[in-house]
Amino acid sequence: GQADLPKTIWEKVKNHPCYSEEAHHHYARMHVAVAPACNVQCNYCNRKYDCANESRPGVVSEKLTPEQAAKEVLAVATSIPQLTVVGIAGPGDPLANPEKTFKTFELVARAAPDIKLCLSTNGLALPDHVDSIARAKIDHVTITINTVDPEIGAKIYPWIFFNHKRYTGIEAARILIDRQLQGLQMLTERGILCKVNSVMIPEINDLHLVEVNKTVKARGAFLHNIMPLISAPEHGTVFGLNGQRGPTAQELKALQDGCEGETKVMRHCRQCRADAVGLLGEDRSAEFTTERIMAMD
Ligand code: CLF
Ligand code: SF4
Repeated sequence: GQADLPKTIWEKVKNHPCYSEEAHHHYARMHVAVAPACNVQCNYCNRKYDCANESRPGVVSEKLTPEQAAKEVLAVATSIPQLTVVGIAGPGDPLANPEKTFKTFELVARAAPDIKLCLSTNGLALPDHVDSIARAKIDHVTITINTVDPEIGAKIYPWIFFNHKRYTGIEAARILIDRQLQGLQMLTERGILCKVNSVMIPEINDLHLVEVNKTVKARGAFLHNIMPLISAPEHGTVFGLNGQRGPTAQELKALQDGCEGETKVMRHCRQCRADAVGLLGEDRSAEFTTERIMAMD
């Protein structure tokens, strides 16, 4: 069980609702949606909505400034004493909006020093920000890695924007995968706990995710969260329009079982929105709208 973990790691996971299955019954997280831009296009994402790497499609979060976000964290911490983690997971990619993301973490750390900071990214910009992540004392980073094979990657990512240039096809996928794995290794070498998210896409990367699991274990990932594709034609994602289906519950479980034994597999993810508030599976974001927070002075 998790109680057998080394003490330094146990201290980091014991009250993080995503990193510890047990903790998710008792501790709450909140997301602040401060990061609108993205540097990658995933075929399962419609950019009008939240980043589909951590959330279900078709959800639009209310965007905040870093100052509004810090204020909202304080308001939520006051009314939800179980709040232990503040995460930035969208609505785009947090590291494609580095000023806003790091400013927010700085303000939150100053206002509520006991709260853990958590970041979720597609990983493209990650190697450039590892030092800032360590300096900001962000202990938990999620990287969405859907494949380690550029040919499969070309079916998932039509393009990336990197070094002021747009790349497409296998070249784009190769750059993205290299940056993700490099970033993962740099973080784990610094003792930052990393979770890898993978979106399971039937007939595209489903069988290959066992290899992803082994690869990320070799680079020190603590946890692997395999999430089902939620294909939504009504939201206009490329996969949805192509009639790409999501996995069945049985297919998902079979894959998770097949990966267990390498890197530990997360099974309690609720595919949160970019402004989720509360225990996992519960969403109290409507209680904490910007108008209400701003009216609190
Ligand atoms: Fe948020 Fe993600 Fe941090 Fe958790 S969510 S940034 S690691 S604090 Fe958690 Fe939500 Fe699943 Fe994400 S249940 S979608 S895994
Ligand atoms: Fe959408 Fe997130 Fe992919 Fe960017 S990284 S395209 S926001 S799913």
